[in-house]
Amino acid sequence: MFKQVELKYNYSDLEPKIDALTMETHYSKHHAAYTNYLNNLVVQAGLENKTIEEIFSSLADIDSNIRAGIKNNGGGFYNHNLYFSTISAQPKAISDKFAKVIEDNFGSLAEMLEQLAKVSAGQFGSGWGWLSVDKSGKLVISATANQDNPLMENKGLTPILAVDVWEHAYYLKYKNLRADYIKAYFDLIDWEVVEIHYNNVVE
Ligand code: MN3
Repeated sequence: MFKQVELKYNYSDLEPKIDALTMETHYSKHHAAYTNYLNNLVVQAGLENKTIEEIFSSLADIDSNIRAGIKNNGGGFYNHNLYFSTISAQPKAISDKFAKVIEDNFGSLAEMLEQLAKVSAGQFGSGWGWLSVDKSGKLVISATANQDNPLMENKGLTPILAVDVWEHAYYLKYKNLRADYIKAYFDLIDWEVVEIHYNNVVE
């Protein structure tokens, strides 16, 4: 059974950056629904013993009648677990060590965030912006449509930071101003958690 990550904050704790109703609907309705559908579909497909990473890397092997359902709801489950776990009401600042990793890849943290904001804001329709890492420690910025993610591309990239640009993530407060939401979201990133995700892949 796949489980939603437990939140380290209350729905209202991220205000005014992200409003409480958006957080509650996002987590308790959208994310919960993806997770429930996924759990039903993996039983149908006989994939109960697989990790979500194993499922993403072998989507082509899944019966075509339920493959899209597993991909969309599996992405919805996994992507939101990353999204909700890397933000905090009291976000930790970036460590010197991880700042150096970002600088080695992008020149500066500000430059990395600018690139991430640009691809996230520019994703046409619903989707995600990503900061991913390969086993050598190389960081890559990308965007995907719908609930797709870099793991599904089988390019050796693991996401460590996820920017949800579906309208359900921001529309109540930000309406059409996606770029403003992305900027506010960046202020909530807990860099200690992002660094842990990075270390899980590289070390
Ligand atoms: Mn979402």
